[in-house]
Amino acid sequence: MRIASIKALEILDSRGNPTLMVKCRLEDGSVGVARVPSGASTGKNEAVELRDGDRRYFGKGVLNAVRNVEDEIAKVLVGKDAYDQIGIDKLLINLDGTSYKSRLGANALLGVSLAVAHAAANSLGLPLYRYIGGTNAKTLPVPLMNFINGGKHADNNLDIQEFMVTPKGIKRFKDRIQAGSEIYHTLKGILKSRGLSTGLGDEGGFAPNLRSHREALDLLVEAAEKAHYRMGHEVFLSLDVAASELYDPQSETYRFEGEELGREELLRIYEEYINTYPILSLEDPFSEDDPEGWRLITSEFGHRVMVVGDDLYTTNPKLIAKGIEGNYSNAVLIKLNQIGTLTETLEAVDITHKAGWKTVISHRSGETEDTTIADLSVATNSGWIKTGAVARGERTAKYNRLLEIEDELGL
Ligand code: 2PG
Ligand code: MG
Repeated sequence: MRIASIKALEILDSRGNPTLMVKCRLEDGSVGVARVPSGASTGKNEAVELRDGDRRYFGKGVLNAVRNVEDEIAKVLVGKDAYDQIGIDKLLINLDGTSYKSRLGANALLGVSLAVAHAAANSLGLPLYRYIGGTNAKTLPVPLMNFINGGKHADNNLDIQEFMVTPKGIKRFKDRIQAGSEIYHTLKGILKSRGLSTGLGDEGGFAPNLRSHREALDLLVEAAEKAHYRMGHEVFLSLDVAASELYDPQSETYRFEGEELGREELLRIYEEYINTYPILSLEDPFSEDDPEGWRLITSEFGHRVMVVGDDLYTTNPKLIAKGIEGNYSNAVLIKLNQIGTLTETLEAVDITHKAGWKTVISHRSGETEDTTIADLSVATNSGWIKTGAVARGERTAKYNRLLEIEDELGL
């Protein structure tokens, strides 16, 4: 089924910054649409998000990326077979010709890659998860729901970027979402009653100023129990420290709760958390520039928690292979726009699973109403998704899509 046209448009993301929407039309009239997300705490090996750098939108416009889609990319892809996703993505990669997709922009490439996949699925009358994953695509993920925001995603005093509630012990997806919503609202009530801010961070979690990270963890435990969920049985806690943002490579220390900590000191703090709270996963506990920290935490605590690499791998199959070789972690965060095509993302998932490691399919802090990652999590049978709080439309869009998929699968 041949591609008839590819169009792009500059739209807004959830932070009010420009991003791309791409529409792909096939010769049978089927249409696929994709919208591209954007991160704030980015890894240094991420594929390049092309921004105009002129006066519009404080330099953040994406009109050059739009032009690249409609001129250069469309010229090559029109007439090509939309069912050949691997061939399409290869063409995109070769056309760009750089290692980080900096010439045409990874935002332009990803928009096209996903729009083609959506169009192909629609043309076959298949939901996207089925088109990508085949008949064995059936696992609804456990959501890592971000209820307290800090770091680069909020203006409060918390260094840790994400405090998440993870209902691993609850079987059905809709019951996991119900638990999330009830705990989220209970937490809001507790914050209010203590005169703490209920303003939201970028991913829909609350962003109060607190005395310590432990206070944030305590609040989540209290909210879950008050909402009648059993901590450590039904619901667990997950953290994304986003430690690359806290690291000073010169002194090899981390800025953490007003102190400068060495990696061993930080490791002991994590040990305390793991011993005190039902911690299920720790994402980016050390910097992308501190492989020694990763090796330490994985060898000491890898049998007790998921150690998830985000900035460390940037969804790059080569970097993941290096991590598998060096035993840096036991799980990988998967973000489509860190690498820039669907094929490479699926490759990243594949090599991670083959190593016996877990994947967590993830949103970005800047999102849109696009729901591709919901389908991707089911298509890959990942078992895990991270897509923010159970509030704000760009986050609930993913949860709502998963509720729809669960219903469709009759699970
Ligand atoms: C992360 C993400 C998503 P950002 O660090 O995992 O939560 O944040 O998109 O800003 O990189
Ligand atoms: Mg992260």
